[in-house]
Amino acid sequence: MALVDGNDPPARPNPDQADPMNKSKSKRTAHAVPAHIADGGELHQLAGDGHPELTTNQGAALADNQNSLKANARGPVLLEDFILREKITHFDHERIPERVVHARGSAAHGYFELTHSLERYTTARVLTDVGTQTPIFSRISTVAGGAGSVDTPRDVRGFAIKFYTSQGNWDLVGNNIPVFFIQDAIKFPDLIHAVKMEPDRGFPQSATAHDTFWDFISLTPEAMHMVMWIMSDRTLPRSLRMIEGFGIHSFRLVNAEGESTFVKFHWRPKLGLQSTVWDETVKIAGADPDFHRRDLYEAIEAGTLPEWEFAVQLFTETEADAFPFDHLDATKLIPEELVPLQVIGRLVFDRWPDNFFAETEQVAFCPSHVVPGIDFSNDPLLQGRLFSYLDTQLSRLGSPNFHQLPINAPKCPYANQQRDAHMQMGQPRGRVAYEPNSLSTDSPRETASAGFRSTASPESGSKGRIRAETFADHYSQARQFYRSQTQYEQAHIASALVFELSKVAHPHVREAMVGHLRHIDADLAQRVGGGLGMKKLPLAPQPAAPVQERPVSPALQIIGKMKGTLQGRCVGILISDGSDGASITGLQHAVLKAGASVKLIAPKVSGVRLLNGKHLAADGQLAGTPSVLFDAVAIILSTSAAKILSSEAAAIDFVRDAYSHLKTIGVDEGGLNLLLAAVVTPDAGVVDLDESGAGKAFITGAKTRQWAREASIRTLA
Ligand code: HDE
Repeated sequence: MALVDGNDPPARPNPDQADPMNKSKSKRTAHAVPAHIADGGELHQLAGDGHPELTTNQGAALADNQNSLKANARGPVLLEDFILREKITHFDHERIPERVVHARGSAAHGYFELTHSLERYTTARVLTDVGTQTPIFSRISTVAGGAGSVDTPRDVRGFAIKFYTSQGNWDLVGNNIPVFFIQDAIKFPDLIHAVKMEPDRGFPQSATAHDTFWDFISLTPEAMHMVMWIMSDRTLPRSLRMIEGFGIHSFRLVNAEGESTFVKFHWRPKLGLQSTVWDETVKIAGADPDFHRRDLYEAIEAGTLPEWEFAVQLFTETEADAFPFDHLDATKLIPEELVPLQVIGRLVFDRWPDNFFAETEQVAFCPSHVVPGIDFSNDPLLQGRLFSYLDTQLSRLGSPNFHQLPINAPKCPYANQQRDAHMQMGQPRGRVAYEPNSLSTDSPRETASAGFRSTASPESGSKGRIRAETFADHYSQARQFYRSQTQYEQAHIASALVFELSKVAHPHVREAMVGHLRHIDADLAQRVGGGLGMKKLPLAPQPAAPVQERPVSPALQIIGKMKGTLQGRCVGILISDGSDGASITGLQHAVLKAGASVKLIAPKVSGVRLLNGKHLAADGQLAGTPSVLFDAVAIILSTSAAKILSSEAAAIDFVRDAYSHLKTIGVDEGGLNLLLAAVVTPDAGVVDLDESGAGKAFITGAKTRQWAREASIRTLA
């Protein structure tokens, strides 16, 4: 193919990314020709000038990568063309099966730094060697959608971390919600089939708001606690940098004496929790389907490194026996008020992957990857997972040698007598491929003292397909969660249920769900039943165990866990020709000082001519950069520009959406005129930028949302 325009420079490979093998090959031929030569009117790139030679996968240099081999200039292509066949064949096989769940994800490299030793409890050095930075690779995902789905559906976020410890890889494969839908792994395929797109019609993609999901849930009382969490704004995160992580299950830590202590893992974002509101989330999906991936990428590239506090809840078997719930049931959490969190370290993301496929796609997490000193509990959901992940990697990555891929390989030495299989990269030497043996002097042997040992926990009872009675209470923690929320969060949960169940066509499914809600909270059931237009509330099902009152736990809120900071957030300033440069700069300074970033939005991306005649470049064009992409906005306009923009739908939406998404809005006189044209009534969250001290007032307001405004702009259940 000819390059279209001789003025366009041909694409240059980035020398930093060149394969070292190719680099060395480039040395073997010194081309005495210019880098680009005209050949029959076409521009070609040749090796030389530091560019490596372009070769086949077998290393043969290519003279022409633009034309296939033909019988004549206009003639048929010849089967002989091994270069064409190799290139197309490789391309045809570029995709591997996407993950059956958690297909859409973004990942980063980083490290875990231990600040407090757990030496009393474990021999795992990653948890005892204070100050050590253990490399990690972490992938955050949605659950239901395919690999190409949007970043912002209402969905749980998977949060998996691979710790490349000096004693082997430890995979902590968690979520951003501390409980799960089901208690037993045997129900997982049904849960996922119910939530995924319906098999006959192939939709909806990445959404819970449909009949099959709610049908399954309404028949699964154990899911009610999780339902409260997924209907809360936890499933609408503002940024992946602002979500919590939980290992969910109880694990065991095992010390040098073989004593074990139960542990739950938590990690909490340094930037605090923050979510979006539903209407905003829906619009973000259209404005930027890659919203979370881009946000994470930009933060890491800018050097504002995402960070989490890493904490544990530790408890003994005796303490666990006294809990009013069973800690082996993954639909239950241990309130922080009952077992406080101990912060023992920090997780930092510091490097975006070089290659999405090689790293983010091929990384294989398995909860069964633990190191000596960490062990499993009997949680039946965890036990099922210990099988599932290794199994899924075989179909996804195609070979039991997936651990040899660079992203999956331990960074410590590893050796055993496993051999062969597809895509074997290693070339073990010698005639011995078994253990024990007496023929080799250097083959790997067991390590009795430091090797992995399972906890010798006593097990008794009768075998059977049974569920413990201690797993029977499905509503008490759901109630505790709902009642622990602020009034705004409760309204969002109720409204989310109305939205979701309104998309369910079968009335009996809606009724069954509202029946469950009656056990959780009478007012919630009333609000949702009312929102669905029910004349009277349906009967509640018979609970398997009495519902209990539990103390409220503010740690379960989002609003309670927001931090009064603008760090890591982004403010959008809408400007146009004639805007006041001094106001813009003043606000920019204040926002940057508060640790946030600023983007200037203008009708044209080339920028604006300011009041003082100077040109100011813009970061985004108005129609393509709506206010849903920002945490707070300011509108700095001349009165004549405000008049022009008053008949511009994108400008009206910019203001209206910012207002209805409860954001703080800074305005000068022109900005106020645009607000009034958008029929927005200024309230305490609208800051007059012409007043003295306005910058400070804007920053204070921008650190939160204007929750009180919501009642005046939206009907909530
Ligand atoms: Fe997963 N899950 N899961 N899951 N899960 C997978 O493994 C499975 C569960 C979680 O970024 C799969 O490699 C079963 C709970 C994350 O690559 C698969 C059960 C939690 C990720 C699988 C569960 C999770 C997965 C699909 C019920 C939170 C993405 C691809 C017993 C603690 C990891 C893959 C990544 C992925 C099975 C329940 C978290 C099929 C059978 C509970 C974060 O193996």
